[in-house]
Amino acid sequence: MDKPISIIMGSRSDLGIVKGAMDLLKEFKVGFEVKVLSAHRSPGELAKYVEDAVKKGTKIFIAAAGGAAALSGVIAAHTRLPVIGIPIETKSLKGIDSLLSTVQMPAGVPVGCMSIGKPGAKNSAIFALEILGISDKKIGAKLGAYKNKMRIKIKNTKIDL
Ligand code: RP5
Repeated sequence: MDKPISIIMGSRSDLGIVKGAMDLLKEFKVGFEVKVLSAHRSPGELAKYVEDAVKKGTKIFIAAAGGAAALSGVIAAHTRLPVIGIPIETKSLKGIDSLLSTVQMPAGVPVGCMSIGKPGAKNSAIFALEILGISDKKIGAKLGAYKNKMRIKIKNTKIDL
């Protein structure tokens, strides 16, 4: 499948954060779909989209939402595929609301919850690539190189006293 990842965000206002995941997937040349759909504002369309995406061959869902962030959980309720959640930072509660809404899933319906905001968005892409990399050697090798680059950068960091 040319688009194994499906990214869903609850609102266009989440795009600035979600872009971090999209950029990384582009860097790895892994195809993805992007859609704005809300668990609360368009529940019927969300359920239909998830069912259609599964039929089309989506392997992993990434979902970003803020506040009473039901999005990842509702997607997980509609598929047995892995769902990775990005809690969006909010003005009122700094994203603690999104984090708790995303992470506190009932037993049997897991969501892989990332950290709040930008680091979470980037990690959602890396996590998805790690899953794909189990069976796709090319992706696995690219990920290995990516992590090695990160390791060398940290190792070579000098602090002037
Ligand atoms: C959530 O409500 C969205 O994911 C977004 O993070 C938040 C606010 O949405 P807008 O009011 O900006 O559309 O559903």
